[in-house]
Amino acid sequence: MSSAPLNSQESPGFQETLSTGEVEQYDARGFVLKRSLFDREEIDLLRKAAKEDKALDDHAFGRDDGEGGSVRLSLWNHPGQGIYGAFARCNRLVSGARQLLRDEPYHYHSKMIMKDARVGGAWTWHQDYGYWYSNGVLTPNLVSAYIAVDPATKENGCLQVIEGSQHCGRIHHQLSGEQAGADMERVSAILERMKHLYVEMEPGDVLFFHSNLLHRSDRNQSEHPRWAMICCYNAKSNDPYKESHHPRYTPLEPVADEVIKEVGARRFGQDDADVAFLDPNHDASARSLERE
Ligand SMILES: O=C(O)CCC(=O)C(=O)O
Repeated sequence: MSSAPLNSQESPGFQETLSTGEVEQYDARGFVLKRSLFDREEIDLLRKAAKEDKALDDHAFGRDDGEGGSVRLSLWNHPGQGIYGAFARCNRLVSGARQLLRDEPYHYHSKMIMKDARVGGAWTWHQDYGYWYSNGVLTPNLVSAYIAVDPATKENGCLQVIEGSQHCGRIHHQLSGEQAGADMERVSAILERMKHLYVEMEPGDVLFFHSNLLHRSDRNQSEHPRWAMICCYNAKSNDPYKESHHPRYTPLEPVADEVIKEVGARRFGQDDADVAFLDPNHDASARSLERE
């Protein structure tokens, strides 16, 4: 990659993604929504790459949602050098994660949620830390960045959150279909006390959210796909005490934001306009998909 990596706050060109007020908002509400964090050209590159990516499709797996549908996703542990890696390692996301974790972030995994028109399944109420707790992660100091690839609306099953629910701590999770969900007796009590929000997003918007924030999404019954890429970061100081299917602390090499367009230009430029799928030799992200 030609651009110099941005490794620290001292690096030239380093910019913080979030204002102090936004960090405070995250602490209070468990999430912060950054509208248009990626511009049209960047998100179009991501969408085009993902939708043409045979490897992503081949590695996708479905999970019964317990409501008669199935959620489809692909997941990978290491960001790689390709377009997915350029997003997961770009300064805008890494700096945001660093501000929210108050620590050096490392890439815990990324996933593409492929909620297709008419068939994309529902996600039950859960906390990500409810899933990750058993991976030897001792504290919930992890953050996810949900990047809207397609528009996300109520109709096509946008993310829903319970504002401030991260303050409830980790809630017991149990299986419903093939998905683990939070204890519904407790979720119902929380819903009576805290605000339930539908997070409608445009392509390029990013929602940073805490690993204990309760979230869910409805089935996509619309004619419109709702894909999203979610990059999850753990804090260096929260290095899991044991091995699991997601990595322990592995230094992340952040890259300048411009790298997204550089990678996109190489991938879709005149010279390689016929490249339709990720080259597994150049993009480790598509080779290390794992079932969660
Ligand atoms: O994209 C969605 O609808 C939900 C995804 C989700 O909750 C997750 O990956 O943990």
